[in-house]
Amino acid sequence: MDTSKRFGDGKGGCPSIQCEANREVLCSSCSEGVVTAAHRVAQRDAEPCLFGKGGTCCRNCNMGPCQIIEGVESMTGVCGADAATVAARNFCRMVAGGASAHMDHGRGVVLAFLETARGETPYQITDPVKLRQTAIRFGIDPADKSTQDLAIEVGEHALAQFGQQSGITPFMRRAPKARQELWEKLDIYPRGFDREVVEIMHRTHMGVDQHHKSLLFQAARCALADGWGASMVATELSDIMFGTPMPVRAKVNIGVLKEDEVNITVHGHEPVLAEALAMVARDPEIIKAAKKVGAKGINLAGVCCTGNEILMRQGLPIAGSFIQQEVVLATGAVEAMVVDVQCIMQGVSPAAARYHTELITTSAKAHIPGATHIQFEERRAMEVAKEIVLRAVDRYPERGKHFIPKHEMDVVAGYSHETINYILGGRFRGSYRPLNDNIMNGRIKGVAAIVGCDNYRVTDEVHIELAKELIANDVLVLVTGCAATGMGRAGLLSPESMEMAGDGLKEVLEAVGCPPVLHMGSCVDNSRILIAATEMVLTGGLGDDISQLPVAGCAPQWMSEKAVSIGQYFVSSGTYVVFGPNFPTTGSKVVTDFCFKEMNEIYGGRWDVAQKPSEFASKMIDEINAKRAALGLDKKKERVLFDMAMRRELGDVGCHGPGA
Ligand code: SF4
Ligand code: MSK
Repeated sequence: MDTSKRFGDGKGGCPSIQCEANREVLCSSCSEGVVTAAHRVAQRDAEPCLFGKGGTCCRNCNMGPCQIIEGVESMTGVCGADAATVAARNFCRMVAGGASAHMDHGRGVVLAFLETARGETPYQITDPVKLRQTAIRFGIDPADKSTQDLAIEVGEHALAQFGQQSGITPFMRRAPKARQELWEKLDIYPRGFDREVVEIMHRTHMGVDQHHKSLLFQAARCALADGWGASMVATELSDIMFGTPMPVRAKVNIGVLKEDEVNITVHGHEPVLAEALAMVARDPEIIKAAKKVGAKGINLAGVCCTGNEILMRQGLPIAGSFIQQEVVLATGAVEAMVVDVQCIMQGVSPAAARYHTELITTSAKAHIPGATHIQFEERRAMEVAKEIVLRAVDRYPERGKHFIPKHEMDVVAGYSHETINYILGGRFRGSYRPLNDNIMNGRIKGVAAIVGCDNYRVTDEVHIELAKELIANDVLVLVTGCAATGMGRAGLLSPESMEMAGDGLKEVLEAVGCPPVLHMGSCVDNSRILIAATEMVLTGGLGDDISQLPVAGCAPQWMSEKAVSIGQYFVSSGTYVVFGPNFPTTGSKVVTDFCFKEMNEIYGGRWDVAQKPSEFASKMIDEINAKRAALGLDKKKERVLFDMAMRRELGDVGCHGPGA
């Protein structure tokens, strides 16, 4: 690849890439010859295929591939499939791909949880209170059961949901009653996690389901099995094992790499190996080994959502988000990059090979050419973690020319649903009441979720500009995934950023002492946002269902199929969701209209698309204002001045007090 051909508005001929730290690394001489996705995007001469982009290219059988144009008779598929069928089928397959990633992650967490419950791993049941709450939600009576017995029972119940063929996903019973009734009426309750993915693959096989509406109902069912099912299971069981996140101070950005320590980055999504690495990195024997080679210690830093997992629970730093994974390596200062599953670009392998960095794969599901494979097993967690860390220690003396930019930012993360409950209501009366009250009195206009990936196709910092505009308009922002890391880089996850908030929101934030943008975790932790929304409904005053809340969600730089599944489970739960810079069905107006309009009549939530931060902000704020108006919260309550007659009408209420 010709790396001299560089595009974009970066300085000195460097590629255009979000964030100053990235530019500094890629413009430094030590990154010479490294090819990142920023370069590859710039070097692709052809624009993305419009059929692929709009969802109307089908290659589901060997009579194709067929590129379809809606409304043009000669441009249906060889089998006669029209644009609506093909776009809906492709959308379904994206949901299935995304949901399956969360589900398989969830299965891994449950299996590790069961081994832990049986005493076969170095992990523990760290949150027995949450274990008991989860048991009750699964319909298990925790009375008179030891923590170990209860954990085994909870683990077995959770595992059964993956292969279940009929029945209900227990966590869906957490949703507001009205939502449950709607799902029942629509007949879209997931029956079992795996079943819904398999059914999508079957329905979208050549010659099966050909009606876009029928296909998109199955997409909704599969997505619900992700959000209220496997993702929620993964989050809850990870919390029970590794601790429910509480606010924690940490740092993000490439500058968290250390000059004088062995730098190990953990990249991917699963918390289990990273937790073991965190334990090993503190082991005095290991620190001694590091000192022996001239390093002061072990510096463990995250990339992507493994980073979010260890940031939330351990306060460990995040070196980079998705778009920074190759840039982190281009510093030349990383001894080992340890990867598990999801969002790992193959480009990390040649990038690591240019330095002394060892790329280590650890999952049987994810091998990468050029990487060393060390199979991780929970039962041997400490042994494997030690082997990995010692290999990185061995590499430290080989570190050559390197460049660590001085960019790092303080963040406060760890806003689980439990934490929000606590900071709003206190230890003994944890409640969302103050949030609802402040939404009702208008200090807070509503709540917005900015989630999902960052993306090399988007050169603007959309997440950040959007968040600034929302908080300035008194909208509280919740973030997860790589969007959260981007917010951290921009300083929006520190309490000091409340200065950027509008007067009403700022007043509330000052009282509770939290930032205007709350980091709620990794991709699977979007399930925490479902619970937060449900809690707002249950607290009262904002309607009977999630669809009535003044809330909106978005994924302005989405890249992964997981984002499509996440978006669909929010829409099916009654939320307005804006994607950008594009939406994957635009090749079919029929399907896009169904997603953008008809879904609103079905779920009270719908999809939309936007490009610029201001466009996202105005669409989301309009939605929040519309929901406020529907709740009657747009009318300013006139202050009622009591005259004597009114006072008399109140009868006994007065100086004696009621009932005196
Ligand atoms: Fe073409 Fe139909 Fe085969 Fe798809 S299923 S590739 S539209 S013939
Ligand atoms: S890691 S899915 S790039 S958020 Fe969860 Fe980031 Fe998106 Fe991967």
